[in-house]
Amino acid sequence: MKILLIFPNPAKTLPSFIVKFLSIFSNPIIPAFKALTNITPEKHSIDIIDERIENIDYDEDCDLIGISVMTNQAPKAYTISDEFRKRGKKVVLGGWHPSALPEEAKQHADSIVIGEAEEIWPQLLRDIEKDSLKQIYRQEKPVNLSILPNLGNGRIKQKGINSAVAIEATRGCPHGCNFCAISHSPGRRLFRVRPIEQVINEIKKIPQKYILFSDASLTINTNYTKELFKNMKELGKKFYCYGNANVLFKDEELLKLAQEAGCISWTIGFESISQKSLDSIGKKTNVADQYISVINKIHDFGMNVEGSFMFGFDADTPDIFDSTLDFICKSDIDKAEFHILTPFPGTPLFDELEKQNRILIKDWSKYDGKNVVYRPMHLTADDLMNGIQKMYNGFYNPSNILRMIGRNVKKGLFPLITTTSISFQGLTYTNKKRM
Ligand code: B12
Ligand code: SF4
Repeated sequence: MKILLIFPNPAKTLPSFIVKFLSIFSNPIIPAFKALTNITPEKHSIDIIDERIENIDYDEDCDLIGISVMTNQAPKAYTISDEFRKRGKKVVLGGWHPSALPEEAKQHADSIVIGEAEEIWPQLLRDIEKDSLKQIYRQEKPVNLSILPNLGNGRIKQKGINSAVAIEATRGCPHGCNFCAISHSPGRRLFRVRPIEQVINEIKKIPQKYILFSDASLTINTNYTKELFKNMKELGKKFYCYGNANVLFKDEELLKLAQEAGCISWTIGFESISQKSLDSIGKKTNVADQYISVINKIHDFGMNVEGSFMFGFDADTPDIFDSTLDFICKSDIDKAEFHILTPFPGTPLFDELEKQNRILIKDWSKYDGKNVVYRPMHLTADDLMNGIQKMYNGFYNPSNILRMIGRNVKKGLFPLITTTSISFQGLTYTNKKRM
């Protein structure tokens, strides 16, 4: 069979030529497609269309189309799927959004996959060959990660310069913060690890120097992570990963091993500098008073800190923007992303707001952290939109950008490109067309 895997380009947040330029020069391999490609029997061919950098040919000769769908990609994914189905092609939808809202997704597909696909996908391919494709495939138990193949990039062909490769050592997160899609997606609440030897073998097969750990957090089982880092020391790779503030605050051994293993940067979901907001969303891993120490400690070991911040919690008041900007400018943090709280379907946050009739918009393309889709408590939608604009413009000012680029020049081409592109996006961030 000829299989076409598509990553839809959702509603535009940047002019398409910039997205295209950035994606061509730095287009990390899409992890879901790496996973699907590696478990597809060799007799089937696979092509990948990353719609961010290439157009879809709806008349392409293929037997099966698989589309990966995050919530903000859903409307675009449905349009693509409907177009193919009009032409008599079979389409399977999978990923975060169909897993959260299967009833909706199945109206636009011949089949949907709920949850992780490693065990289901080969079965689905066999069913198509027998002309007995089911409408719904559901992964009942979390996948046993030791079954993941060790093929490195395998036979994946994704256009653009695949400057970095995502890899998973672990999957899932037990913390259950109320806004987080990871902890509330089927199977993902259970934290699982891959055998270290398998992860190391996979890394050895990857030619790229830069690795992105797509794990929810590498600080959940620190004994495992320390062992992994010890084994990575001799591999000469550079990598990025996610971690939780409370563990990085206290575990210097972990930081030292991370640095020795080639870690460039920890991304931390700080979410808020307001402890009241943190408590309200059940983010038990964060103590706001520890943030400055965490950042300093990570810097002491020569690694960067990328912070993710969110605004619009019920405890947030209009002064949250100034106090956060003040904090991050003083903190010497290396990069920052600012999101508007987004109630992804499937999360307790979505259910709570829905019960309170506070979900205002169900156009999923707006569920990208850059739009206000619910009625905030002590802020207006304009406060939030303008506040985010203020955060980007305030943090990504020319002198801060020079500081960030300067710090990353010596870390290599990939860190330099990503820092420059994020800085550029920060500098040019505008909420005008969304208001
Ligand atoms: C890598 C990553 C990205 C990458 C690639 C995204 C991707 N879909 O591959 C990039 C940088 C592009 C990205 C961007 C964004 N991301 Co992101 N990202 C992640 C991250 C860190 C890892 C996901 C991953 O690769 N896991 C490993 C792979 C193997 O798992 P998987 O993708 O789930 O795929 C499995 C199944 O879902 C299924 N599957 C997936 N697709 C398909 C397709 C078919 C046909 C089938 C059969 C099965 C299938 O099979 C796979 C194997 O089991 C997750 C958080 C996390 N740690 O999980 C967030 C996450 C997926 N991102 C998220 C979000 C919100 C975003 C953004 C909207 C911005 C933001 N606010 O962060 C942007 C928007 C991008 C855009 N196009 O506009 C949310 C999604 C929530 C949701 N309901 O949509 C997550 C869960 C983070 C979170 N805490 O909420 N992201
Ligand atoms: S700790 Fe991070 S990954 Fe885990 S549930 Fe909370 S926000 Fe999600």
